Amino acid sequence: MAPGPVPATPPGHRDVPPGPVDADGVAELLRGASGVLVLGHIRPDADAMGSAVALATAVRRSGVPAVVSFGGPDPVPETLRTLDPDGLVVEPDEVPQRPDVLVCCDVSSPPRLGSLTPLLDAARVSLVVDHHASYTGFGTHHLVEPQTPATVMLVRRIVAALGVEVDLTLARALFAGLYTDTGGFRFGGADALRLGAELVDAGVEPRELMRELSGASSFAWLAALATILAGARREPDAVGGAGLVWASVDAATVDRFRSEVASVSGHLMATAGDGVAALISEISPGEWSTSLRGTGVPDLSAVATRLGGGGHPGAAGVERPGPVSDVLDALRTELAAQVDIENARAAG
Ligand SMILES: [Mn+2]
Repeated sequence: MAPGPVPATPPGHRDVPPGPVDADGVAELLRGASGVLVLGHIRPDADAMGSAVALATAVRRSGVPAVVSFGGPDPVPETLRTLDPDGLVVEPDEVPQRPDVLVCCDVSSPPRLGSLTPLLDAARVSLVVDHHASYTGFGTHHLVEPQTPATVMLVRRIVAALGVEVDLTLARALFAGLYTDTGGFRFGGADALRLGAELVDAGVEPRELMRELSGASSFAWLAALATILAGARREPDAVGGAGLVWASVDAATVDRFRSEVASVSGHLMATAGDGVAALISEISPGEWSTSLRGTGVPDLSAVATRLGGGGHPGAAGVERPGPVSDVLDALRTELAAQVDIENARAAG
């Protein structure tokens, strides 16, 4: 038989127009792919890792090759590897340079892909699956819902659209992101609790899983934590009188206790009342990452976006050059400005 023209798209593949897509549209794109590369944001948390691994696992079970990676500079925390028993996560220098379909999970803007950002332009299709209010509108296709409490909830829908059953591997990956991004089901409502129940029915042991994810802290962390908390400050007049509680962590401590440092936010938040908690950590010499937590009023996503970061109304982040006093000055100014904006809006 004489060779015919090469079909533009694989058999069974329907073109999905660029722009917003629902879970069925995503499933269509994934089934039609010759290969899928799933990325999560740099310095992944359990929602980025869990949604990326769960999605890639489901894609593989649909018969399409898939791998997961996270851009540098930092490596994936060892504790998150428990969510990847099949070894789908590859190093950033091992990913295909021209992926057919690139999926970005829990990624609100291109720089959040770190060293892998250039792949966005190299891929035939770039699909964003995300729930950040600060999503900047990149990618050829997107399933983005700011009101959904965790990216894994969107991935659960895609898994269903692919017709893949939720086994223990998928359930653990989904549960980890769900639990983390809902603050242990404090928010997220009945839908989050229903999905949590489904995943426990599928075999997740929450206590065991959360212990694996938090890892075992060394005894030395107790002294480091005491030092960090002793340096915490409360500014009752900030945030329009709601108050700001903050603490900073230097690069040496961040390097030594990377996974433990994130837990400091919880301690600060517990004392912030209706105000805002800010954990300011030196992620590389002179470069500071600020993790903001609050009630959603004022909208921390808006504050972080104006400072060059992003996130959700109640949890957001931003990276800025130091010193800490400069980071704080900018933060105080934008928090006060956001309170003014929201007060003016309320006054009509
Ligand atoms: Mn998330």
